[in-house]
Amino acid sequence: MTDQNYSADDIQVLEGLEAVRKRPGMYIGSTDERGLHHLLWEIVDNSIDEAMAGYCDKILITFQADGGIAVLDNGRGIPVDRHEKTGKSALETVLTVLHAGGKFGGGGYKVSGGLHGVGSSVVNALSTTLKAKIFRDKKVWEQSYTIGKPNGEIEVTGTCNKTGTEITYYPDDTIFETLEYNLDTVYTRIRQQAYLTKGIELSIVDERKNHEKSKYRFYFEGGVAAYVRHINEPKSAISEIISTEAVEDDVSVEVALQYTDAYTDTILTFTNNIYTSEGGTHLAGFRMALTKTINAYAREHGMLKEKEDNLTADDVKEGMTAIISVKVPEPQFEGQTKSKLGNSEVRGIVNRAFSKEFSAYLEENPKEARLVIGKCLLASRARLAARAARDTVIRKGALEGLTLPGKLADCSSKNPAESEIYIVEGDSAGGSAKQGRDRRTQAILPLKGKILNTEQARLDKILANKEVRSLIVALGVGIGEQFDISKLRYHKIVVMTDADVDGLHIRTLIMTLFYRYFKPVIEGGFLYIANPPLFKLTKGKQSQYAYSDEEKDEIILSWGGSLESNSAKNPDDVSALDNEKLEEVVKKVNIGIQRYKGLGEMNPEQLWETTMDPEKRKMFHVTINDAEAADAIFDTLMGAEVLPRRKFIQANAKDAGTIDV
Ligand code: 0RA
Repeated sequence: MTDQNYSADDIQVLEGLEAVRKRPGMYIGSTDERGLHHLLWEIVDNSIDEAMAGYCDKILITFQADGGIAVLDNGRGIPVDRHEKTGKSALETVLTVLHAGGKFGGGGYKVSGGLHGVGSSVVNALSTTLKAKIFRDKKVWEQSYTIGKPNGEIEVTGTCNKTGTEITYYPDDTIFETLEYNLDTVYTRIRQQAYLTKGIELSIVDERKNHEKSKYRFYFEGGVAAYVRHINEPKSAISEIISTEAVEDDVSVEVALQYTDAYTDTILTFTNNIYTSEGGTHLAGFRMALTKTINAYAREHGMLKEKEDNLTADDVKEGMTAIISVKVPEPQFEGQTKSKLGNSEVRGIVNRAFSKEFSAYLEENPKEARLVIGKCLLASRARLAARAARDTVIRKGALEGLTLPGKLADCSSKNPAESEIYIVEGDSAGGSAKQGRDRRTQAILPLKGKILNTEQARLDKILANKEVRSLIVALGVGIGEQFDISKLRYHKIVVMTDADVDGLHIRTLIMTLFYRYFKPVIEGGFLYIANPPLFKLTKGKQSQYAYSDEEKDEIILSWGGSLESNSAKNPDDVSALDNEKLEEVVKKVNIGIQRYKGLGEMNPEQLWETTMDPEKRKMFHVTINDAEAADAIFDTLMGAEVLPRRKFIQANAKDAGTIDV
């Protein structure tokens, strides 16, 4: 570019580039790995727009050995002819002029989608080099840029028989904290785009140094239905995948859904291939159709009685996986993060399209319709029962006037600061604890573990459980609106369960209960987990407790310390040496090893001296993090899916004595 033809437009371009380089975060969110990936999404999105417009069905992304990232499509090719007024080609305009407001207008969030060329100039400004290669009119056109400025005019460099666009960019290492693209991140995003744009083939080739060469191709004939299948792979479905496609007033709608036997739902909504995390009118239209159609069918077929209320939107979405994808010519994005679709016309369009398809499906598949609606009815009943249960527990004064539960062996001290309550699993361990305790400061509340355990209850149900209600009354703090931490009757609440699967299960449940309903108890540092021993070792009259496998081994070795071992053949094989030596010691010194399978196997004195004596015991203090983790695994443990629960427990049971849950 020479000084003579330096126009007002050029100045604007330079100012634009400078603004992008000065504040990259405003345009791509950040300059870390996320921002780096954003460059790629900007470029790929443009090719996908060309595909959505129906002109392109192949996109190839190459991570080159020289650090460049090339995105090639077989669309029409970005126009290269010169614009009369500006003297610039469409290509150069797209690559140098910031779109009004940028994609990240205002609040710094992506508000566009479906606009050709938006964002390419940002990528150009943040790249040391960018090369454009256009295949158009049987010619190959090329132009390159350095930090957003053209190195020269666009040139014809050859002939060809195809059309398309290839953009190759080299991210600027003075801007980005890292230049390493993460293939998993790329795959996830590209796979999603492949689901959302039917018939498009997206390939990713990795030619980078220090990377294993790879090529991956994403193509899903089934579109959003394939997406639902992918999400539901690990789940068990109770319906087929129901899908709809419709176009009305230039708005295209694609919906796919499938019911599973799970309790949670996965509903993803997209507008112009952009994930709308806050939902919007497309989601509203879908939910309206879903609720209306299911209620109509259930009434017509006598599954909902006349006097019964309609199923709610929450009832009908339990266990559902759904993808709702709309293409809207002029999308309006609203909400906190500008990820909520606002176009009101979309509501009716989705509603009409989906209602029609869904009611036809139910009519044509009565067996599955029954399964699906049966599940919704169950969800509804669970919801009503849960509310009733919660109401009885939370209702003003419901706990007031209730006397302390009969099973509670209270302490004589009325000073919370020195009072402790042991929540003990099972009546037999409860009996030992009652006899072994310090009556002045230690209260014992036995809970029937089995009841809690087998019920697989939702937490709402658990609140209505008699055992749990005794606990709440014993604590004295009330629940819900009445909750008052200053009324806490014990400043140490100790959960004492067996070191086995059921014990871990119950402990998780109790921690979750506290996390969800009595958080200040945890925040105040009042919740503890008891640490009973796993072994008792005896040698003659001598005995010692071990709280872990390692401790057991140490004790054994220390008791046989004077023994010479001749099994130490290979000094590197420490574990073999240890195991052999351990066995040898146990035999020669005649050590008795008792493994405690439950608290009930200890007599009152033993329980006191190992687990309850404030002078000797070692308890775990529960932190909010521990409780949060417990809450997270609660659903795994309590959910109906037996397999993950069993896997979880098996994976954790051996650590049950010390696990941080
Ligand atoms: C505007 C007009 C035309 C094509 C494109 C933009 C276009 C942009 C990109 C960005 C990446 N790949 C692309 N492919 C095409 C075509 C105008 C015409 O030929 O009539």
